[in-house]
Amino acid sequence: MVDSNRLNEAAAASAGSPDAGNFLVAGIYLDDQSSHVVVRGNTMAKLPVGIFIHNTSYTTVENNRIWLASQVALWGSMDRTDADWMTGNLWRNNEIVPTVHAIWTDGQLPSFKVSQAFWFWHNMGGEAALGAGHNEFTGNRVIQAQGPVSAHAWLRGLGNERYVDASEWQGLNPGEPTPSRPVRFDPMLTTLGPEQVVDAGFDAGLTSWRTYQNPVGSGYAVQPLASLPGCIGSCMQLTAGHPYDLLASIPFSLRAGALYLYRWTAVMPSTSGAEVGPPYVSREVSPWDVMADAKGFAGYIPRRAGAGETLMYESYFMPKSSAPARVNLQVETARVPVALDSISVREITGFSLAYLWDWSAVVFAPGDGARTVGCAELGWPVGCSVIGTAGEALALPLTLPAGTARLLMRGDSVFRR
Ligand SMILES: [Ca+2]
Repeated sequence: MVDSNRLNEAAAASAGSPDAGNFLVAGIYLDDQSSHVVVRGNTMAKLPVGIFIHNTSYTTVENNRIWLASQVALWGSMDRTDADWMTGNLWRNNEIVPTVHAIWTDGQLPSFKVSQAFWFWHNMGGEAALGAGHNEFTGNRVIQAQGPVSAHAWLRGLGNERYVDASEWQGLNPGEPTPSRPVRFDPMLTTLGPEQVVDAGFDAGLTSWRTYQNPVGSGYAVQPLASLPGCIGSCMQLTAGHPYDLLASIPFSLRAGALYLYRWTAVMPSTSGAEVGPPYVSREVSPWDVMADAKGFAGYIPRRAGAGETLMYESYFMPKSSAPARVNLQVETARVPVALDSISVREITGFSLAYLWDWSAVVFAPGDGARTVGCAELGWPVGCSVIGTAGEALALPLTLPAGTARLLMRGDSVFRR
């Protein structure tokens, strides 16, 4: 039994090593052929890896809190080929808060370091080793304080691997709830130039937009909607009969070599999830090639969302040319009506990156006494406002009972959307 430990801010001492050691440091690490262990009620923050079980069987990992891990919160790995040494495990009712960091050098395309809630690696079974009685994930509460991510979990078998978003993870692990998003902090702030898309919000219906229907599809429809929850005023509902069907803006100009932010909002129907097509900002005329340079588009937000969800997508690109361009909106999921709004292409003229301490703070009370914290103890200015992991407003000063810990978020952070 590994019970009720508290671990905070550990990192590998990697000086002199060519490796940063991110795979070495885990809050709790059960190694080869461990079995029948219960890992319960532990709290850990700002570690590379939260709880790592390696070639371990018949183990339960439950009711732990893993906040702000930089690599992964829960990792199970079976890297043997002689026998299956990872079965009969249960990961349940843990609380996980992953992170997104923007990495950006002026003049370059940004990249995003996303930590995963889960890594599940199994050399013999791959994804087939998931499931009740084998390796079950159920009831784990993931708080996506920085919005949805396309790389929610990393699945790896012998010779194949993929990242999946939360809805795909849920499809593989039916007991897993949808992540909660009580609040949203952006990994960076951008200063933007003027909007390039004409009638970006569909205020004038299709007046400034064009449509294309691929003749081999069926079920295509475009329908202006006067209002819909998730839209700002009117939006445009596209039902694709084929993934090549599209809604295209009128042409605009880009500045070659500058950095641009491309955004859209999609509202999924209440009856079905859907997937919007990849970013396609093209040349206005034939051959309608993608106008991003060889580095393509960079982002971390999925293009898929579940029934009834509103998805705000963002991606970054640098144009290869200043030739007239257009936005093409496409939907991968045929015959599912998706409402689109707030289509945007704007040059980025400035930016600032968020650090963890800009929006989050982890506070512990010692085992032998309560602890009271205010803005100063959290590292934030006088008069700061604080919210808890359920999105609830908290009054300061806040008293933590002896032996407890909390993750607090800064309500008045400039990075809050
Ligand atoms: Ca609108």
